[in-house]
Amino acid sequence: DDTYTLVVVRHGESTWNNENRFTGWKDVPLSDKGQEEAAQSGELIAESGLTFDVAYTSVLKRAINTLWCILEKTDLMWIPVNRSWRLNERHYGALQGLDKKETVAKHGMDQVMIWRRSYTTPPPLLADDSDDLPQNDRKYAGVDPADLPRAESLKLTKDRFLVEWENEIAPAIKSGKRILIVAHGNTIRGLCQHLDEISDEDIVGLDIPTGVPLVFTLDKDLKPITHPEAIPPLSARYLGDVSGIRARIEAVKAQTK
Ligand code: DG2
Repeated sequence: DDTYTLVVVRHGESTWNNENRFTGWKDVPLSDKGQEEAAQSGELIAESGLTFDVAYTSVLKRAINTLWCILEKTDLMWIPVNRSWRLNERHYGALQGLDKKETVAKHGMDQVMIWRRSYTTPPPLLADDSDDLPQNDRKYAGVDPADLPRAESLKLTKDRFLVEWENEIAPAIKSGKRILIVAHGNTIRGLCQHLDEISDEDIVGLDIPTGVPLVFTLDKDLKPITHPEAIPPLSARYLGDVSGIRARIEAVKAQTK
């Protein structure tokens, strides 16, 4: 078999997903339900017989903790784990911490959907005196300050993620390593757009469910091979039961409804 398998998982529900608050780089934990989702995704991966040589995640605890749950369920706690800010969620700028529905009430649905889903328009910038500036956070001490955002569009998120993809992850896949990525809604949207060549118009409609493994089959050149059970525009299939997955996708959409 000369194909590669890549497994990508969005972290389980966080406390702020549950509270409908814009999160971005705010480092909030998994909710109890999110812990369960993470463990279930690990069980699904274990049952499917998939295994990994290396894992990649962000520097945010909701993703790291999800990865830990998966590694525990798959008995892979020993494998190397790479944490990078480049896998972080999109920086949600001045929206971070705000209630998504209250933001709709204040700015209107059209504006909020542009901030949440448009490809190129970033949310409003974090203020100069914000306590949340990444340059004041020890987590990002090793990062070139010029790379640290104050708000990101999907395009900016995708571009900084793809640096890690091109330099680290894609070469690891091509060397034959079996890779698990645990990341966030918008970094995964960026990766899907890149792999499946989804248009800037169609990416607006793609929502990623929490805690569901997404399994890509890639050819030698890392071009995706469409799975018969894939839900367009994705080439990959989700593991698990279809109605549960649809419910979680609807929950993402419902955050501003
Ligand atoms: C969510 C995504 O990020 O929100 O930052 O609020 O994947 O880390 O829970 P995640 C956030 P939407 O873009 O879907 O509103």
